[in-house]
Amino acid sequence: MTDRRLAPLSALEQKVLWLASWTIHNANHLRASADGLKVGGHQASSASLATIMTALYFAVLRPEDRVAVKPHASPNFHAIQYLLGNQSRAKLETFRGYKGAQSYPSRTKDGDDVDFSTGSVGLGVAQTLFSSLVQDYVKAHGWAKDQPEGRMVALIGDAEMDEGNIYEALIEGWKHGLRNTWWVVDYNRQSLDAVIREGLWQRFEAMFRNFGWDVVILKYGKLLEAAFAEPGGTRLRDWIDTCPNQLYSALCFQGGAAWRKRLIDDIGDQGPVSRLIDSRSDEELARLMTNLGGHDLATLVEAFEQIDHDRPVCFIAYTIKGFGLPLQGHKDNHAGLMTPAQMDSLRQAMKIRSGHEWDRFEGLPVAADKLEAFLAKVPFAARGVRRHAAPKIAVPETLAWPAQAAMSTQQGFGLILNEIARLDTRFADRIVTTSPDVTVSTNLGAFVNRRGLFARESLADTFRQERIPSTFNWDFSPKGQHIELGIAEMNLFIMLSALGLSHSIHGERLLPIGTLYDPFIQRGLDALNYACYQDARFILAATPSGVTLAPEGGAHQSIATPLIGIAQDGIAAFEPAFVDELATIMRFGFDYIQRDGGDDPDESTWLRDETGGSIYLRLSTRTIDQPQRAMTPELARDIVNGAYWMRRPGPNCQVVIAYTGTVAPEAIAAAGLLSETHRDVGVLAITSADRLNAGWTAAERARQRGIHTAMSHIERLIAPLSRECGFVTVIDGHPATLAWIGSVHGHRLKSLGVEHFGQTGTIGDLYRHFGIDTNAILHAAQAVVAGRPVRYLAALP
Ligand SMILES: Cc1ncc(C[n+]2csc(CCOP(=O)(O)OP(=O)(O)O)c2C)c(N)n1
Ligand SMILES: [Mg+2]
Repeated sequence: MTDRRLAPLSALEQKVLWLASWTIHNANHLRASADGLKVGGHQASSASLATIMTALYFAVLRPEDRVAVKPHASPNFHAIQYLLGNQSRAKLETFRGYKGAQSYPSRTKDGDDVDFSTGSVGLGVAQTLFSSLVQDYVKAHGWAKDQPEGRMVALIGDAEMDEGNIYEALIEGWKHGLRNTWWVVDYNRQSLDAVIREGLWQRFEAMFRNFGWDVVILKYGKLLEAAFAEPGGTRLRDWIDTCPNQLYSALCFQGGAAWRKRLIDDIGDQGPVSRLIDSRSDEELARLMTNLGGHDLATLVEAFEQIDHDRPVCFIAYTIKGFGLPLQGHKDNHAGLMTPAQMDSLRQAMKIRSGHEWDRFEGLPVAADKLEAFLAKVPFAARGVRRHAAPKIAVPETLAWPAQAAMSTQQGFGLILNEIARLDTRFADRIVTTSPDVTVSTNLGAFVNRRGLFARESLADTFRQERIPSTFNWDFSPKGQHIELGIAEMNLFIMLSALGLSHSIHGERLLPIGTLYDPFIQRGLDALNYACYQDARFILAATPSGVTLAPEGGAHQSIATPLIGIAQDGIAAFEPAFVDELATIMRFGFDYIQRDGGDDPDESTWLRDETGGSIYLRLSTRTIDQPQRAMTPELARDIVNGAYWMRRPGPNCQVVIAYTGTVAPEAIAAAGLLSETHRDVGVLAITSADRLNAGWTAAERARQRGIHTAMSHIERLIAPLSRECGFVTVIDGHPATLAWIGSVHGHRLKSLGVEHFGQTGTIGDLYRHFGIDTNAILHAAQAVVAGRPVRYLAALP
């Protein structure tokens, strides 16, 4: 690297270290202590990456590159953006406070250009890999032509490498010919609790190479390299190479005198080695011995700039946790926080006057105008706003499917997509499907047959070439619209996260659809949560679901997912019973995932429909009779809002059966039988417990804030019912999903559903076993209804 850059870069490195440490200190000692809130340290964790981030952001990165920063290095990131003029002092001063800069970099909550949120370790790392695959997808389809390819960079804590999802992603990356991805491991050999096992880097190196990655190990800085060339230097190098992690960390913490004693005791020879050591002061010796590759700007910039290919690269950069701070190397430093006295000494050592802690160039050895000039030319910041926006893709007014008298929602899903696949429209072209090895069994097969699988290089289906009859055409090409994944649900969700951010990261809007078996949502739940937290937009079709997939047994049946649908922020969950409902919801969904309006709720439903979000469809393989009806605008609106009266209750209604999903036939049959003894029975079809519930709580909040007229969809629907009317709710899922409806207007309610792991059996066996069959609904009705007894009751088994 040229010396021209070295002076400003090392000044900036010093500033990043200072500002990050000061930000955390300020949050803890100055601000949070006032309200008795200690918010944790992470000064050491942040300092560990200060040099690497300085090198990357101020010298190496280009505007099109995208970065996932290790969660606890968030203060470095905010400090860098502050130096670049993209972050305010007020946000830094309220770091970790209400609406202040976020503890962990957040795409949605921070205003300083975070590319990928991080926090749950391992997920941001994998996101870079999938984002790179999406970049390839976008480019292969001939989009984003005027944009240079960016590198997707992850800055990773070494303990973060223990997260299994990273390895799942590596496998997928290899299969898809991953390019343009850099992972930089902050190899400080410390985790939260402990010092990392010896020799781990060799395993990493072998593994990455196995997956076709280039591996660059940055062990020593320039000072150490120079010392190794001195007489006695080889001995010093050997000593370092065999020094256990624990001891190295301890000596880093203890400083120059301890280094000297240890080195002389171990390798002192009264000759060249001793001279090498003795020629340095304690301070110089400490600087030399902590001059690891990850703390040497020249080494880092050179290593990054030497990469002249687009293959993925893993940099293993040796670092010291807490580098440059009195906490450095101490095994307990993770949550450690410098004392006010230590912070004061650091301030003085950095020549920062009291009261000038936030001044951008205070105390630096390079003149302010030179630094301003340097910053003005930083390549990363050269093009200003880096985030893209992409126009909405028009969605057809209605979605068609070949109607049949009896169908399942899963079958309907496949047929609707098949019809879309036949369209020659931009809408159809922007759909991209993906599935973790359940493409065919979730009914995506027809779409894939028509639209093909994606690969950067074409690969024909051998079975087809050999003229072996097969239902599916498995041709890969750069124009394909299905991305095949192995069985790893974490990968599915991170892929959806990457596809669902394409409009913002790559400037090209995609309409992603992912499918999986409903129970396995829980396998990838943190990644789903992560995707939602980043505001990625996609449609998730989860099928089959519940105990309705009866013969598959307890390991494949889902119970808790409807509650996940309610509780997961950023995704609207639907569980239609009929295919016409599904088509209406999907039509809405394709539009909803593209919305980007304000947070203000819609005043008829109190849902944040302008904001948009992702969509979760909980579908079933159970074939049920389909209603023959016209989809009026009112019905379509109610389906989208979460419920409609399948059978409108009369004025003397004593009982309402409210159902969700595939138990519709049981609910309707029970209502028919009840009608023989009770008048005006209502049947409420609930297509989205999630949206009903969200509207209800939002309307209640609005009323508390003085909007007395606020009324949600469920409140309006059940407003005509008398207080004496009883409710029975039924779902093939946890009964709590619908139980809250009793609280809306204070109705007596029995909620039926599934609470225990299932068995194999027929649907009839299992519905009876769990008490969600017609007979169980009648029993529940008997318990909530006043007046005459219910006829046709059989004893419950
Ligand atoms: C999924 C998840 N589990 C646990 C944590 C808590 N946690 C935060 S950082 C960390 C380990 C830190 O070690 P490393 O990645 O090596 O970073 P360093 O602190 O050394 O900078 C842990 C366990 C988390 N953030 N996410
Ligand atoms: Mg570490």
